[in-house]
Amino acid sequence: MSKNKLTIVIILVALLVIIAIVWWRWSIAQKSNIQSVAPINTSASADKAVLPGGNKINAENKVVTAEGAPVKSDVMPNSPEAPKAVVVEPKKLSEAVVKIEVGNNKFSPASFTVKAGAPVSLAFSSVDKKVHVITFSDPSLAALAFGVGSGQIKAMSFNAPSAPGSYEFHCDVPGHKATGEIGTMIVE
Ligand SMILES: [Cu+2]
Repeated sequence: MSKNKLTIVIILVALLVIIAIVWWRWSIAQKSNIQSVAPINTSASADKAVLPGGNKINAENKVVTAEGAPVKSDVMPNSPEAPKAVVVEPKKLSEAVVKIEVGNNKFSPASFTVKAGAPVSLAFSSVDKKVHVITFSDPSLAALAFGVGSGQIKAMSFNAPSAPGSYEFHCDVPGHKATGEIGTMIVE
């Protein structure tokens, strides 16, 4: 009788040990699973920058900050949430970049067309001996403003407005707009 009891106790203890080991192995497996899934940065590193050193574009076609938050076009230029203006070498401008020359009293081309909400990478090159200040007139695009030095190419990536329409841009250096430095971004 007591021998049977002892056997039962031994079996129970053995079962408990087995359960403990299985649970322990399982919890280790869970932890390593979590670790292999955890780096959200894996998707962040898949984000692509059209402009070298510029804001990246995520899988949802949103232009994002270094922290992964969508950039905002209606904030102060150069603020942390604003698209970043970057100097780009001519050779590093990819096919995807909209290229506009500014200088000699005009933008060339003076208009370009983008899809509503789509990511846009826009580059301005100063082709005369002057500094130009690219500015969009609509307050909703206040963040899309930057200066371009003589001979320089400067660019930024941003999401086009979601509302179709014509959005005027001009050079904000006093007198330049009046001489013809004015253009249009058409959103369809
Ligand atoms: Cu100008």
